[in-house]
Amino acid sequence: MASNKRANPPDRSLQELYRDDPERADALAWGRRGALKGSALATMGAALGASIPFAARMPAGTLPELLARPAAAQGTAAPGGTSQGAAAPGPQVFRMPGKNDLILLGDRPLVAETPEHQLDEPVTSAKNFFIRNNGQMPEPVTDPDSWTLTIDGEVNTPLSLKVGELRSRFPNVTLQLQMECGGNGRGAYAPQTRGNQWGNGAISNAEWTGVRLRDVLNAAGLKPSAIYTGHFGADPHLSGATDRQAINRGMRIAKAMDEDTILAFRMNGEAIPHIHGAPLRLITPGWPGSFSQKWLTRIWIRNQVHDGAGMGGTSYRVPVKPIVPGSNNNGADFAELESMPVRAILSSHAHGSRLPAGTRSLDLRGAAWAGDLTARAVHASVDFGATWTEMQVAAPANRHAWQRWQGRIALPSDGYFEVWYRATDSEGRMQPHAAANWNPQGYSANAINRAAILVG
Ligand SMILES: Nc1nc2c(c(=O)[nH]1)N[C@H]1C(S)=C(S)[C@@H](COP(=O)(O)O)O[C@H]1N2
Ligand SMILES: [Mo]
Repeated sequence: MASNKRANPPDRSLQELYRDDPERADALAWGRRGALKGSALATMGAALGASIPFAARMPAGTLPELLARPAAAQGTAAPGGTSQGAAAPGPQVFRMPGKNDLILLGDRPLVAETPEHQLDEPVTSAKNFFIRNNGQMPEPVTDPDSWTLTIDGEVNTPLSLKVGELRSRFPNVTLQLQMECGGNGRGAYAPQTRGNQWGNGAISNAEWTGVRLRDVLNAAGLKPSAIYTGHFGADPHLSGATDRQAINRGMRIAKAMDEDTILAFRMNGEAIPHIHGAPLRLITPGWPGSFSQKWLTRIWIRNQVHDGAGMGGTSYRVPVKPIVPGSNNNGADFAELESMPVRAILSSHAHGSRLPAGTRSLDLRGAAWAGDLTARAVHASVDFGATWTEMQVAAPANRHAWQRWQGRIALPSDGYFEVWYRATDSEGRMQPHAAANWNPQGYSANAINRAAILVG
């Protein structure tokens, strides 16, 4: 975050102090016994431009979310209100034809996140779909139907199938499927890890049309030795080296044979946009997005755990037993990150929204999902987690689709509030208050998210 460039501020702002030395700022603001000092409360209020009605309920050491995370720039107004520019600069905007404004996380390779409030559609449109490339983009093709997929390795009959043949030879299915980057939420890890510092917006729930991978694997005939897949795409490696894959991951056969794992050739009833893997991509819902190979050319059936680019070590793997945050580890005792953990987004209000004075309730909406499981409940709080209100959670459109949630929550007065929202999965696991199970590449961070709302 860039520093505040206003000329000679009289004191270092609390925000700057939190950035430079959070522990000292906490100690100054909160004192030894965790009671918020009166002067610190006034400083926080001044920095936020509003009083904090629920200040007495702030857990010791809470830095207001609007100070911790600057709101997006003007022009990305949320349905629930206009966006409020905080003092510090917000995220960098990424623009391209066919896309709403996204948040640029990297340009080589191109990585862009969807602002959470733009995920307010039940089915994610192409214009709001996040982008995660690991390499360069391949050239678009003129005849998508003649794109060829090879299935080889531990099969009785290796296959070479054009997209047109896939479509005509196997039953077509259309499903809403959640596809989330394994690094979604990474920005919440402390200490910071390697990789794109995703917020909460590396998630999509488009309607995909394709054929089941299992039908194609059955046509090839799996040998008893077949235990894993390996996926190849046409995107050149970032270095341009032709003998290297940009990303080359694989999954255990059980997931490849799941009826929701599909070879997709259409998205939302149209051709897949080039950037999202046209003309053929895997969709492996509920598991890290890296299993959903774009520009798919080959699936190599393996008799061992696949060992391509992005496999092994600390890649898409998480500690079985927690490790010391910030420590080095070669990942030898880690396990593959497969089903993603439970998470919720809030799509009705942008972080930093300002609502008219006198607003006394919030109509909240969002989505929740839990990898291969479902979300059993979503709760929201506007008093720093002291009390929680249960939201209504809809059933998924089909297995592996996200679930929309909504509910109303009352506000006592004008002022600065934070909406805290958290989901619980069908096995009773709830999002943690802070990103748990720290790992060197920052996967699976599903901490409770917070959105600041200013009333008046
Ligand atoms: N060929 C190819 N497939 C890929 C990738 C890639 O870089 N190349 N990135 C993966 C990762 S890490 C994610 S999160 C998803 C992102 O898909 P999207 O760009 O359509 O959102 O694609 C996956 N499939
Ligand atoms: Mo990803």
